[in-house]
Amino acid sequence: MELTKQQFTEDLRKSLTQNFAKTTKNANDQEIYMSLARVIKGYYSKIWLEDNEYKDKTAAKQTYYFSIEFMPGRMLKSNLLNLGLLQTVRDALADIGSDLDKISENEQDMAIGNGGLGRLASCFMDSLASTGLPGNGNGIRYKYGLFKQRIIDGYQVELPDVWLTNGNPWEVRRSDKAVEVKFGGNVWMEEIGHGRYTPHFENQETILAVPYDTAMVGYENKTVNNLCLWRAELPEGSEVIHPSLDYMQDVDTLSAVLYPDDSNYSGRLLRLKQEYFFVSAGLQRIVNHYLNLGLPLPRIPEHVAVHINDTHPALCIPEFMRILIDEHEMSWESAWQLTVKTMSYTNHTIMAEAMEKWSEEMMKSLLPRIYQIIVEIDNRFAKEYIPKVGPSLVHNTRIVKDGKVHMANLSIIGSHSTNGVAKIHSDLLKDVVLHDFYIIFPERFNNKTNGIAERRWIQIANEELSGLIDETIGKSWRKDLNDLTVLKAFQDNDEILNKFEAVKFHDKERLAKLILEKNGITVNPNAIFDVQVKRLHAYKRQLLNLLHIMKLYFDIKDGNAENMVPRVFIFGAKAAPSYQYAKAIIKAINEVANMINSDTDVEDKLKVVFLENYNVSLAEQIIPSANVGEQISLASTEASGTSNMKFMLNGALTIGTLDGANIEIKDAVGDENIFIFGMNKDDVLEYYTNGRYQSTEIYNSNPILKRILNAFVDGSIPNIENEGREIFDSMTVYNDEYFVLRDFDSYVETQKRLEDYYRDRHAWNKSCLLNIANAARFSSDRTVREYAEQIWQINPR
Ligand code: 9GP
Repeated sequence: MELTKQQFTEDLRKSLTQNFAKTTKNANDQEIYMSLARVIKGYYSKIWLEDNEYKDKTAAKQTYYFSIEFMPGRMLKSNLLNLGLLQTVRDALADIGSDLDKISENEQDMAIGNGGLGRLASCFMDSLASTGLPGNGNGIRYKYGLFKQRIIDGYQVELPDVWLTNGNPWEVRRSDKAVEVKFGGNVWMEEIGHGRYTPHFENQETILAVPYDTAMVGYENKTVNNLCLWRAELPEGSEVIHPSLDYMQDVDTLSAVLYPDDSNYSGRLLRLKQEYFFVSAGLQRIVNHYLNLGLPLPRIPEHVAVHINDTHPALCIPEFMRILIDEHEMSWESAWQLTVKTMSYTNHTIMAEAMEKWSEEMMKSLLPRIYQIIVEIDNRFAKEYIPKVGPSLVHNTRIVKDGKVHMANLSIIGSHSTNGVAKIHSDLLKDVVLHDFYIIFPERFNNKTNGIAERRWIQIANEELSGLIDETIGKSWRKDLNDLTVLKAFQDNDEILNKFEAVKFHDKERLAKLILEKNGITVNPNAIFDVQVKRLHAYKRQLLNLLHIMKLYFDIKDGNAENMVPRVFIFGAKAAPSYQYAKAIIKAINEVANMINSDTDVEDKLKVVFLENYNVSLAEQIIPSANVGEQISLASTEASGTSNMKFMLNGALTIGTLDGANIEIKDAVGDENIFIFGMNKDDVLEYYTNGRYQSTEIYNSNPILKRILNAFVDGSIPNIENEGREIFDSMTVYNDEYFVLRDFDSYVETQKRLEDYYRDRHAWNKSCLLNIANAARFSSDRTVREYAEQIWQINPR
């Protein structure tokens, strides 16, 4: 949008006076941030209103992306960038003695996500709006989100993330769109004549779901979509029915934390309640809005697509059926047809946790009507498909069996599309994990390789690099990332390569400053910055990284590292609160870090840094400064990964296995510009089938590994008596579930090769440039366009 500095300054002044009775001279950064956010919201609200009117007028089909997590990160700069105001506002603030970057730090990350799943959802929100596609998010407005991670004595400590304390200026509470969501009680069916039945309910608990809308502003276009987040509240009059403070607290808890601890019954119950809560509220709002437009219900799939992001929102299927049948008296057959046409599903992992299973008992008591509908879907599925494909396939794919409701099975049977998130992952779904479904519904399976919102991950996170790209090839890449390929022409131009190297160096200096501030560790920006940032999970093998660090440490101690290129290993990772093993690894990383960082023999050859509370805004500071991105999961276990794409776009080289999207990155950049090691998926599957893996054989025959692993239990690494034992046993007694020891040698050799390559500055810089030049296919703009055309059938404005 068009705006002069003067106009903006005037608007900011007004906002400061109206909101805080302050001027630009005496307002603090937090007040400037809040006032600024309100000014920006004022600017885009006109576009938002106009786009909503346009959407209503055309009734064009829209997508609703249901996800239990989103990770939007800070909105300030992203909104400014997308409105085309970033520079104007930066300059105007500078004129009044403020710094946009400092002001922006007053914004708390919206703490409503956990990892890749949530961040992908937010990349999609940005890309949908930026490609002009009508696509909205639907989730929960968690009061405390996941948790704030502190590292105390090397341990992860979880604190509530009070991200809402100062208010959230971007959201709009829409009480008029609140709906009721009902739980529990009894339900029975009563015949209403002509063989038709209707459900009757008693003793249900009613909770009010209130939506908070946040505008998803498109990049320099007219599209503003909506992220709708639901908050649980007491309905009016409920103080009479439940006159207790405890009850109020219970209701509050429903939208308080993401992923309540599911290692106990009440935690599981709460999760299921949350899942139904946002599904039911979201669908009710969609259907209400649709009917208000005067459109006929039987045509809803022509106007509405509902996407189930992982299985958490799988209850969309029976809930949509309930709304159509119970509330709108549609026949089962018609309702089922509409449901399957409207719903689509993405699987994001082959780990067991993605295949959620709820106990029948819990489902029956918490959601009696939904349970009935699920059982009916299941029975009808069996009846229809046993004659077509035989009893054994149907048995394997049934939704209700062994006392459990299988949510992935429900998602596939009740939708028209199931996709994986990278080629290898989609193939594994078809060939192994969901093979029986693939035989029954081959046409439903497809792949949509993930992507990232390049605006946040380079234009915002790395302004200096973006400026250098502008200078080198012009600005068109900002609108169309494919234009980055023009950079290839400069791959042997040392003058340009040196400039890219200089930008990387500045980024590293900035991160070094942050590391000193946060962790009190001095790191050398000339060292290789080697980064692994992602959730802590055994399959992601942060441990393999740690074992290699120990190897380098012993090399230094033994005097075998004269020529070593100095390295800084940087970790960022949260472990799920009840995942003890992951927490043991965090403790071990921190203790190894303390040991190495305080050992004067090491000098600055080796440093290890664990940055606490990894989140989107920290990622924006870390990723630009990486030379190396670690993507070292066991082949076949990481569905896609998306930090690999962020590193690539910022000119870091990947060291990784043939897993997830690493494979497609390798195809894009060529073998010489990526460091691949370890087993491939077939090697891994072969081990799974023949059961011949014996980690102790490797332990006993590999003296280097033996020495390293022993250090975990013989006191060499201090303060990890219990954790060290747990890790040691997992590698030996419990046979190393993710084949860490099997891939160790290959990893070490490849790290050595990488180090040698780093010495050749021309070659290294050329590879970095080629990574950037080939990053376009990993834009989430590409991904959402594929979803739009092939799954949702929605069109850009
Ligand atoms: O673990 C996957 C990760 O590989 C993928 O990139 C991301 C987005 O598709 O989803 C993650 N899955 C989850 O967080 C839980 O299923």
